[in-house]
Amino acid sequence: MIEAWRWFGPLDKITLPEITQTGASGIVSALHEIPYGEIWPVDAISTQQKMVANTGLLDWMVVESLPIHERIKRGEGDLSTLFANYRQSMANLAACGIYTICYNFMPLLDWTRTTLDAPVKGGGMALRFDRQEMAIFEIFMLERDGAEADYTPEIVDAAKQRFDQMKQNDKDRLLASIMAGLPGAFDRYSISQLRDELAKYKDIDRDSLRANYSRFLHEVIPTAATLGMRLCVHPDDPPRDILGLPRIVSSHADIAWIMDEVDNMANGLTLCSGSLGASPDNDVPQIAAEFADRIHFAHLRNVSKDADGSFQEAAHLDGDVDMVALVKTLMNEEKRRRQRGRADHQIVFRPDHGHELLSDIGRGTHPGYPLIGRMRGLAELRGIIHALAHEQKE
Ligand code: CS2
Ligand code: MN
Repeated sequence: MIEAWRWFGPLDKITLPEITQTGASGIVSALHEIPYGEIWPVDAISTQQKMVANTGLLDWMVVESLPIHERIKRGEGDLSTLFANYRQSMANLAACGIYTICYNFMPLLDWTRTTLDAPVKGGGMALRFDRQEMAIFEIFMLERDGAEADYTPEIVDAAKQRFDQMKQNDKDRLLASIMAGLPGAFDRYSISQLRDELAKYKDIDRDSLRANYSRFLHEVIPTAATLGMRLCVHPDDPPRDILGLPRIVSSHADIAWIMDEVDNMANGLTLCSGSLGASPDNDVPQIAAEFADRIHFAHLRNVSKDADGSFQEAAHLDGDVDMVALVKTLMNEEKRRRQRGRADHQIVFRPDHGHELLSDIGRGTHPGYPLIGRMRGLAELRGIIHALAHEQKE
């Protein structure tokens, strides 16, 4: 297992010299300043790559994300330039020696939470998705048609009562939390912008989204395979439909569909334990075992689920995902790759999110991406990996 760390580039408040102190050797990064759909030029890639390499200890190993333009997800208009640009960005990355690309196929939003500062036992803060707050947001703030039907009458009533008590300030905070998952410099939407963006998806259902995804895979995977690249889709977070938008990378069946749609090693998976783990239907170690040979990258973190569909990010070894079983599965896969003589037998992973702890608080780092909290997660995962490696040798 190769320990990696997500760095948001020169604008990240966490510096490369801080990252070398975590003990990680891989960097996961992106060119966040380039608008979605445009080509990533070799110069810009290699400038960022050199910043990382100049530490003498770190290497940019994975791109997260090379984003997919919303028009591709909607199948809107002539997409030939967008597909050609995606292929060209892949070729430019390959020319720089970066071969693994993580991306997602979530319409409009990336990960979604309603609270960024839920208290953690012992101190510190965690990201949380509260179903009642989501109901407040979409039924009473966004006033989305049909939103009420997605909730039980009890939740709707409770949400109404809480909404009536909310001040403008509380509403602004809820909107900001829901928008926080959009990475890098991507625009955040106001309520009215979000309504406009959602309207563009009104004719997109699960089947048409799948058709658009299939088209994307057929357009880019053959080139990726020729370049020796590995694309790996990140699961939906949370793994369910949201704001009336369909989501198609949420379950075992969804992943099976994707892997079959273009049955090629270049069409792979980012195993994100926290995203998949937020659904009671997903047995994460079992999903990992089933698709092991197509896992090119792993995000390791944990979640605690409530019966009503709410969940909170737990410490890496707490929560509902059996982290030891999951890491064991990944390490068994590495062993299988070694036995087949594959040079790239190691799986790159990163601690995906961490609690805000100690000096993280008030530092204003990206939500979910504090220094100390992630370093704690990485250290705990490192312990598991070393113990299992010792066992594997016996
Ligand atoms: C990440 C995702 O912060 C996170 O939860 O795992 O934002 C991830 O970077 C994207 O979905 C991948 O495209
Ligand atoms: Mn993830």
